[in-house]
Amino acid sequence: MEQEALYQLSRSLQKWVLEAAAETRKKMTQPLEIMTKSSRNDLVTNVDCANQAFFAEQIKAEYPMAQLVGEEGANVGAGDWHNGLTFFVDPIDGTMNFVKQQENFAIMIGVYEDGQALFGIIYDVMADQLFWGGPQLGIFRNEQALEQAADQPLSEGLICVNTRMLVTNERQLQQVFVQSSGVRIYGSAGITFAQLLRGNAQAYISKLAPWDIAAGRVLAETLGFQILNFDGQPISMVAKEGMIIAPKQAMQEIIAIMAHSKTAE
Ligand code: 2AM
Ligand code: CA
Ligand code: CA
Ligand code: CA
Repeated sequence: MEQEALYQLSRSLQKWVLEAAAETRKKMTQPLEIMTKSSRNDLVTNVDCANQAFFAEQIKAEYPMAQLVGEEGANVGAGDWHNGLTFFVDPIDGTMNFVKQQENFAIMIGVYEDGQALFGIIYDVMADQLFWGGPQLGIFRNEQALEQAADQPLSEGLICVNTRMLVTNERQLQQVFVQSSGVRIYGSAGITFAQLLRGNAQAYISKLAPWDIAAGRVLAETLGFQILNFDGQPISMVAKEGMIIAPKQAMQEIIAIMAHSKTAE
């Protein structure tokens, strides 16, 4: 994509995300309509659906040829995202936090062109923190440029994980946790990525859907984080596999510890 077109895309996405967030804050003053999906912990609200519909409308109007992959939309599978422009939309990330805490949730969009990272945006709505950018633009927190990730030993940083991963892979992860500075669970992939991008946490171990990972991947990889599966291989963004997001040194340590505990089982 030409530089000017990329600037335009960046401006449009920031505008849409801030508009959706303003609408989200407004709707939070009214009772939410809360529905369950696959289980009682898998929620969707009227706001998730309204945001998804809003983004679908804006994207279709400005990028009619683009593919949209959204968590709450009709188009939930990633089709051929290696061709043309694809927008991965998570209209509310951390819906449980949204419902229970009215904070610690994010709005996220990741844009890929012919399978290559182009642009990512994560908005921590209640903290009013916008993380945005891409490989050609640099990465920003609001207007402040962010620095490359510190490549330090596992022992020097905090590890983030999601609850399901903690429960299902407890044994394999135990030594990783013990050898880190500590463990944090934020309940939102977007909020967790924000902690990594700011340098507040070092690694994230999770199993993520395409709309959970798309934006954060663009931002984190641009800042020097690696994203690999537990075998140390590149992830397939659409396979929903276990993955580690960390700078090089911590990544190598985590993979080695996990491989060791696997053989020890
Ligand atoms: P969501 O709120 O958009 O569904 C919580 O650990 C994080 O994982 C949130 O980012 C949440 O996104 C996501 N998540 C929730 N349920 C999930 C599931 N069943 N599989 C994968 N990710 C999930
Ligand atoms: Ca969900
Ligand atoms: Ca999500
Ligand atoms: Ca969501």
